[in-house]
Amino acid sequence: MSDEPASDLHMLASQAISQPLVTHIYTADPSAHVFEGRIYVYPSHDIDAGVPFDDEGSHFGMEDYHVLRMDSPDGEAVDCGVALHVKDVPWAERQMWAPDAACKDGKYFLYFPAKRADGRFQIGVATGDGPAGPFAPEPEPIEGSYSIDPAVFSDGDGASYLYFGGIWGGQLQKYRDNVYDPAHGEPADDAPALGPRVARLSDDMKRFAEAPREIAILDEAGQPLRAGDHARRYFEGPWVHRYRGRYYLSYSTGNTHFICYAVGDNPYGPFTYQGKILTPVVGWTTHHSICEFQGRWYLFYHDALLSGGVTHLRSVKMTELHYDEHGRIITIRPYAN
Ligand code: FUB
Repeated sequence: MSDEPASDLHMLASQAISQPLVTHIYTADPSAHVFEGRIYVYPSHDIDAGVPFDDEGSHFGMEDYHVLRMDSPDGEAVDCGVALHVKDVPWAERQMWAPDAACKDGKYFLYFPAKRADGRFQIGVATGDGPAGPFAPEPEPIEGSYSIDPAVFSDGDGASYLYFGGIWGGQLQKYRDNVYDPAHGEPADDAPALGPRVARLSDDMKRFAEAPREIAILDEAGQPLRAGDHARRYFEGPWVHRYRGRYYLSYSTGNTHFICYAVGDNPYGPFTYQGKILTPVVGWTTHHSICEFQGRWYLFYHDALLSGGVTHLRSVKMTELHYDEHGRIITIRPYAN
């Protein structure tokens, strides 16, 4: 949900604010990487699938992925076409939500969540010869995967990690210790909040090399953030990057609509909460990635300004991101002049 009243949407659209990377299709949930010297953005491809709104997010009825390519941050974003369609994924029935990609040994890997016919989300992987695909999916989802919003972080030592998980429509609250139980819900307000999950990937990038672990996000006193701390607790959309040797875990707080971050000393955490990266955008969801290109850092995010605030018709944008001298990220207010 936006902190801007709907009547101000037209005014916002005419201000000197970041513009969508593309306008011929709706795009969301951007995962950006530099591959082969160019920026590649892996977004969701938003459509109006005609599915009624519900609390499960069924109206996010996406069917395929397009990859966007940019030669430079201020260059044109080129739509490289359909990279993967749900009809080509044997195990998936619907709702191709936020994807990410990775590269290893000249091969490219697209990670994507989708719902099976029984309504459970899992995460799949598809392989391509180039960063824009097309990608050929594995016949089964990644064993042991669940929930949504996969994000890959490849560390300097050659290890890659898959982060994932989102509560509410993303179903993470139904899992404890990697076991599904539909009777589970969110923890009580004074209990530790649910954390995103992480698993190191196998050498071939197609499997988990270990059971997923739950990540702890701590407050300034070293205590886990509480489930009732909605302005800071993890909701969905994990992203990990490294800056000056430290690991930055950033994520959406969902129903309070912030992108926040926490910092740790290794890919598994724990991570200590630091602050906000992005204040609320137009539209209910907020989802981002952070990417370095030629020594400068960029935030990729989305909002629903172009569609007049339709929550499932979003557009990917980017803006430069800055750190202070202590490595703290300066909060971005997307509509401030
Ligand atoms: O795009 C569908 C879902 O909305 C994503 O998986 C979430 O992160 C939210 O952006």
